[in-house]
Amino acid sequence: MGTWKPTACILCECNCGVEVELGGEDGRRLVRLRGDKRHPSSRGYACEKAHRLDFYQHGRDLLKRPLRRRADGTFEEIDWSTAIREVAERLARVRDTFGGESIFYYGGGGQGNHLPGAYGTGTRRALGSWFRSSALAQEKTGEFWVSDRVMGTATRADFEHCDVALFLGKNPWHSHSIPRARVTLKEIAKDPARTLIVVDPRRTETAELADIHLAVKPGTDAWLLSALLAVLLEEDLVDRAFLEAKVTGEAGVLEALRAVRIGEACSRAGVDAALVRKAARAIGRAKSLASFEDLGVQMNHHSTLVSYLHRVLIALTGSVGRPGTHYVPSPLVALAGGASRRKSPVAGATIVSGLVPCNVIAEEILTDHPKRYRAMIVEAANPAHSLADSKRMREALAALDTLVVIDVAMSETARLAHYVLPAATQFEKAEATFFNFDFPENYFHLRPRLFPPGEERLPEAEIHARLTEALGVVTEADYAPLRAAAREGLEAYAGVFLSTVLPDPRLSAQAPVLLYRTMDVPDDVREGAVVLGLCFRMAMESTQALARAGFAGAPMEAALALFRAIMTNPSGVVFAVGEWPEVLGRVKTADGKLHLDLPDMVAELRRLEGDPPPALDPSFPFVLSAGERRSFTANTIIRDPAWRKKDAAGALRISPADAARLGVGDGEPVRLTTKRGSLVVSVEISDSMQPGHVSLPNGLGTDYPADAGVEAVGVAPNELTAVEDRDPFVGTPWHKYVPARIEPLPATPR
Ligand SMILES: Nc1nc2c(c(=O)[nH]1)N[C@H]1C(S)=C(S)[C@@H](COP(=O)(O)OP(=O)(O)OC[C@H]3O[C@@H](n4cnc5c(=O)[nH]c(N)nc54)[C@H](O)[C@@H]3O)O[C@H]1N2
Ligand SMILES: Nc1nc2c(c(=O)[nH]1)N[C@H]1C(S)=C(S)[C@@H](COP(=O)(O)OP(=O)(O)OC[C@H]3O[C@@H](n4cnc5c(=O)[nH]c(N)nc54)[C@H](O)[C@@H]3O)O[C@H]1N2
Ligand code: SF4
Ligand SMILES: [Mo]
Repeated sequence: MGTWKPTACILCECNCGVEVELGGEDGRRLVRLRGDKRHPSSRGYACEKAHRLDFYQHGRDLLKRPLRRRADGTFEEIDWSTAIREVAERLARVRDTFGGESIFYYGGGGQGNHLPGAYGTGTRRALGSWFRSSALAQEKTGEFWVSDRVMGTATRADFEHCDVALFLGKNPWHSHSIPRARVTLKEIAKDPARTLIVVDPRRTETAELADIHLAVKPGTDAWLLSALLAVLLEEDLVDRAFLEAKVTGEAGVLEALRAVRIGEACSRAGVDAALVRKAARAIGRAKSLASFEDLGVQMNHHSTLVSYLHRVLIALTGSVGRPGTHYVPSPLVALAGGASRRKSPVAGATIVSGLVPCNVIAEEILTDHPKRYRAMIVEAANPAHSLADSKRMREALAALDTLVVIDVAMSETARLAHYVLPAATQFEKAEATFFNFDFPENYFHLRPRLFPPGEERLPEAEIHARLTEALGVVTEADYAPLRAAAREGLEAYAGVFLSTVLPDPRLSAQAPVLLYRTMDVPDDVREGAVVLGLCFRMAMESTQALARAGFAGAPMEAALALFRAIMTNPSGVVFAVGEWPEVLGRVKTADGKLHLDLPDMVAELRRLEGDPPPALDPSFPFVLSAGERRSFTANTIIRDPAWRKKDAAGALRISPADAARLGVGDGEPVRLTTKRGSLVVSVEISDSMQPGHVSLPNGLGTDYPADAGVEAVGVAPNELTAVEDRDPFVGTPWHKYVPARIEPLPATPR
């Protein structure tokens, strides 16, 4: 038997703690995995996907050495010093010719790795790069924008203790996003006193467990929610005390809701009005409501309005600040934010949480505009696959003066790069995620590396340190005093760091690199050095929560104790303990109340009455949801199609009625066509689908080196999507509502 080591699963945002038995000839195979009972959040839980993580560590297209593209499009291997020198020179030339703001940064982390983004700030500042984005700007920015205006902050909900659980366009059975999702869902489902409500056109695995499944017609959630809220008002199921004490500016939205014709709105949403009333009563009478909106509504028509109506529901039912309702998390790093004063340079798009909407990136490159992006650094992301309209995205990436990709594998984006820099995998370096949203106990998990990097891969921390050194912004002279202090111990080091680095703008801009280069820490957690800065901030801002978690004392003392705990607890640490009565105090509006007076959203709501539901062109009679989460999907984190134990082909799900009408049988190929593309895919006939709605998995159709050349299994959803199909306010894409046509094909003879 080999040794078991703690780490985390990196396949979804939960990052469950797992223990791995290492084996194989070189001790680098992830032979067996099990949930780690010591992990503060997952407590031994892990789903089926974690057991297949060896496919990530042993992909055939894992990068080995830096690559430089030749004129003919092929790649040659180069050594690290050449790679760093040339990348720094080329990016510096773009900066000096067109300004640093023409260098765009995309990514910074995926589902389990957020330290690259922290270290990447060093390189970005050295280059004067300001505009950036990530996948969050094609899903969560609408919710962030609305939440920020209503509450000055975002919320999460306590499903473990709720009376009623509501999922809007979310299938947590497969997509998780809440700790120990299946355990929690089953507990709610089996308790007759608790109610599970699912709003989803498909009878998903979560909907199967639900007490009430509101099977909306795709793209009509705004009507459904307006009807549900109107019932709450009509039947006086609102929390008046909460409204009076904690909510302001509600008059306009309440008036608009009172005008909603409930029967009409339900029929537009395709849902029985009696069932909507039943749901509204369950919600209105509940002691506590926990709710979660996700991609089914966030990547769909009226997405910002739905996010707003969701906040209205939370406000009307007083679902904040009590066990089983919403809370305001205290993450180590704040990912959610509001709109910037600045707009994107070419399209003038609203920037939320510092992120340019993903759907405008291509148009900010493919133009003669003097402020266009000329170079791009892509780190731990695969935009050539994951952004709308892959064809256009490929054109945009090809039009750049310089594209640098930092990845572990030869992704679709890496194939288009001028330079590909091979990063150590998430098991070859210390890593952590900033998706820390638990409450009352919040945790942080710095995973020590399982083994050193293979081949010539380097951790991103090292890559960015070398880049900033090559750019000349930090030198050995800057390191020397910190190194000397490090030899005296952590207290001395922290003292020198605070007194010399923070007051100096040049040095503080490079704080992550300085910490990484000079701190005295063991090799297996070296990349965790940057976390010291976060510990200081937490100790200043959340003194009480930290003290309850055992990190008491003056800020310096608490910060260092927390940092030591993080560096020495390989299964994670509870760093903050909140209390429910504090939650409303974390609402960041001037008067501490929830502000419902968002005139643009109320106007949208009023328009709904007159608006017809999104209509389909007769030549594209199906609604395609492009990118469903299934049992074996994980964005493009694992590229080997063999990892998928179920649904190996990544089939298009279609209702039995539609399949019969088209004359296609289970497993047979069809041609799937949208205004942007046409692909062949095999179908899975599923009675979970409503007629007129079809669904493709996400993350498939990636190229993978197989024995007989490169193969791609399933289809890449964004070959079919279009950039202009997006939310008018914040630009999030309508990936779950892609008008499509399906034509049967003769089955291929075997
Ligand atoms: N297995 C697995 N888990 C994952 C991931 C993964 O790739 N694989 N990815 C992770 C990531 S990055 C994210 S963001 C989350 C996303 O998690 P989810 O949002 O749960 O994922 P999806 O399956 O894309 O979409 C959810 C549901 O939206 C429904 N839907 C489609 N159209 C509509 C509509 O018009 N109205 C409503 N109400 N619903 C609609 C779909 O039927 C689907 O069940 O999952 C995370 N977890
Ligand atoms: N049509 C459609 N498109 C979608 C979606 C959809 O539902 N439908 N969902 C969207 C959503 S919610 C999301 S979150 C995005 C996800 O899309 P992206 O954010 O682009 O993420 P991934 O596709 O997972 O790409 C992650 C990359 O990181 C690399 N990687 C893995 N580990 C490391 C590491 O340690 N270091 C480095 N440097 N690289 C590493 C992987 O090889 C991979 O190339 O897709 C979005 N795109
Ligand atoms: S895929 Fe998500 S829920 Fe499943 S084990 Fe990994 S982190 Fe946990
Ligand atoms: Mo996502």
